[in-house]
Amino acid sequence: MAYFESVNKIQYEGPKSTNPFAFKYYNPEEKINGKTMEELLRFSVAYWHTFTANGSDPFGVGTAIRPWDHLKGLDLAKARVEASFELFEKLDVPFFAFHDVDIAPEGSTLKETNKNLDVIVAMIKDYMKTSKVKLLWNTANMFTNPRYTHGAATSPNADVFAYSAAKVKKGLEVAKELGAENYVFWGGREGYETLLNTDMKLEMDNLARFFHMAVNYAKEIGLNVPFLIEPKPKEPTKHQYDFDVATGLAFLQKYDLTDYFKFNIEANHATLAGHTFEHELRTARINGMLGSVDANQGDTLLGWDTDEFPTDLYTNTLAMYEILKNGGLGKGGLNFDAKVRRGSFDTDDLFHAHIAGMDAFAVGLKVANKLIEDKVLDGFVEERYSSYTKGIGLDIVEGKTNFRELEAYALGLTEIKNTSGRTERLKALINQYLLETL
Ligand code: XUL
Ligand code: CO
Repeated sequence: MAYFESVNKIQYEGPKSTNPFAFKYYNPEEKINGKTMEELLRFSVAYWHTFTANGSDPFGVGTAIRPWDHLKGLDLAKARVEASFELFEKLDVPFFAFHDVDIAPEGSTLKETNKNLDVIVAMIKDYMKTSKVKLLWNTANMFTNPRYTHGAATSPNADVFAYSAAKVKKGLEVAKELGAENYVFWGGREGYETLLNTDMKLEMDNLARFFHMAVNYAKEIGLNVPFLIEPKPKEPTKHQYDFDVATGLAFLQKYDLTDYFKFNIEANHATLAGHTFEHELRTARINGMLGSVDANQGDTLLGWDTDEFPTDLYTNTLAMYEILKNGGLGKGGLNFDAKVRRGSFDTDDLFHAHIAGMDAFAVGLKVANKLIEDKVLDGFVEERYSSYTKGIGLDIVEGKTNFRELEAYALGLTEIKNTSGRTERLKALINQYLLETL
């Protein structure tokens, strides 16, 4: 059965097109530096926002009108699978991502839940046989059910730790079964509400123990994929342990986990942490830890995780700059962890939203590539740090000097001359490239 009958396969029609169901900038086959846009951007649809969510918010019930709404239980889950593959193919996206509870209903016991999951995973596997769509990553939802109220692997209750282990064990088996490219850990409730009742050290040690057990089990079943931590500072927990990339990296280093983990960086999580998206991407990139991206955007007027579709060309350009500088995303992708606004309740909006995000990232890709090709920023940065390529600067970076020598050098200086950082000039250049590349 078709769920989006009025929508045909979305084609690239170019910037002059007025067809709302066409790509204006995303041309999957267009090559940039020998690679197609499809290969470089690796778009993914987030199952939870597009097929499971209904537009509810803390102040009101769902508004989304979906053709599968009348169904329940496994029938509903099956209809969503049918609808999802129809949408993937119509949008021509190469990847999707899901939490366990997005695809199959929870039963009254863990056994029943796993049985439901098996039914739907088998159905998805079947669909994947005749589709080009691959699983970018899956994950276990360990934040919605009340059992996780005090956390999952960081819960004070060992039974919850054990239950969470069982969920991730199953998740890793599902990843193996469906040939996932990555496996994600987002610590939604791995944090604390108040230190008054919290053994922070034990909780963090336990989280590390949990990750090591996951690594061991993946090895045991022959699942050889990057594990990705998705940092977020807060929401729903007041303080989350994987606050941002720097905090996550220190954690992975302390507990000897850097060989197995990278980061899945989400734009809106970056801004919630008081960083820019590109700051988080840069921090991961320069440490060799950039795994994948949850492509969305927040709202500077609101202080929470709004998960909007990423339509901001400027931010997408700076994000693609980091991704290209990283040599691409490897096994990662650009996963639209984004939801249509509550007022955009039609199924057509699901297409408009993805088209908007895909086009806006295609623009970002093109502009970032041009900025790199023309060494617009590189040239400037190289020059700005050129004092470290000769004389005392070279001695510093080569470790050939010390405080005594540097003091002697400083005493001999008659004048220190700085040069302008040219921030405004560089911003103007980016604007020029943005407008000219289109
Ligand atoms: C929540 C969020 C999650 C993760 C996966 O803010 O981003 O959906 O991406 O659990
Ligand atoms: Co996310």
